[in-house]
Amino acid sequence: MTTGASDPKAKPEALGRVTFLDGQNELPMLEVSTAWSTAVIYLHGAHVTQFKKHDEPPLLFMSQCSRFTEGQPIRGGIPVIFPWFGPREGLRQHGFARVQTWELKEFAPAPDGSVSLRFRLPDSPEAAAFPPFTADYIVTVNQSLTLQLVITNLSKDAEFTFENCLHSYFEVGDVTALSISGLKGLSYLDTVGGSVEKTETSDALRISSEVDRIYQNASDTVAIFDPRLGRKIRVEKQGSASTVVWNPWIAKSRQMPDFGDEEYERMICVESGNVASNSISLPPGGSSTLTVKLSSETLK
Ligand code: TA6
Repeated sequence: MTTGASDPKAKPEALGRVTFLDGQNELPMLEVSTAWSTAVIYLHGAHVTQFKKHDEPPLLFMSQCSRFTEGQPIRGGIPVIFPWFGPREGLRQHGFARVQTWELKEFAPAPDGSVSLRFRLPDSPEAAAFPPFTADYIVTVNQSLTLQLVITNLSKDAEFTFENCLHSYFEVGDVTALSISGLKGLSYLDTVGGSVEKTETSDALRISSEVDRIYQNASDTVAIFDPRLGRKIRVEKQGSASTVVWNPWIAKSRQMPDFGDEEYERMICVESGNVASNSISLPPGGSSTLTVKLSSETLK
């Protein structure tokens, strides 16, 4: 089923469209098309698996080995990490939001050609371990991709402490040729070989081995220069004090059943959230919004 025209007076071809489809493994999927771009979103994890401007290669990396299975995370695209980041004793890694089937609450093709969709995380036994909350995720598709994760603490008396992260996987031409700027001078937790606190000294980060770093108090825009694909990707954000950079490199790639052995060569994760010492504590009735805008331009 396809739907688009909300403003009968608007020119049909300028309006965005949303198509409801059965995706891989028949998981419910939404295909969004605008005058500039297309995007694919699964209700499973409210997971954006594709964003592509008509005149550029896909922005997001998706593993050819990814699962599309109830209860399992999708490998690639933008996993929504909440309400905890990383391992947690006796619980699944990276929280439960990315393996839940979210509800599509509303979608609106706007007169300017953008399309916005709002998803809500349904209640679940895992959520019951936390104070009552709502988690809404708004995805806006146009020349760029904007994501907003809004968490509200519905409790009358309990504080709600959590971590969140939009774990974006970017498609790159050659991971060893790219450089990442916007992190210089920041302290980071280097989780490769233990969790050691270090300071970023390079003007632009280069990747030549496994990288798994949690940059703290990192609220600036990060740019990824990709000479092989001839483009620059910008990761702009608000309401986020952590930036995570990850590439599994060779050995870790071979350990991951849902990731190809050579796929590390053409992906880099630059993630935006609030993790570790930057976790969020919301007072009763409080609300927080994590906003991430992903855009790209061709290098001249
Ligand atoms: O964001 C980086 C990280 O925390 C790495 O430590 C690595 O484990 C990655 O996430 C992927 O985690 P996953 O649970 O999706 O395999």
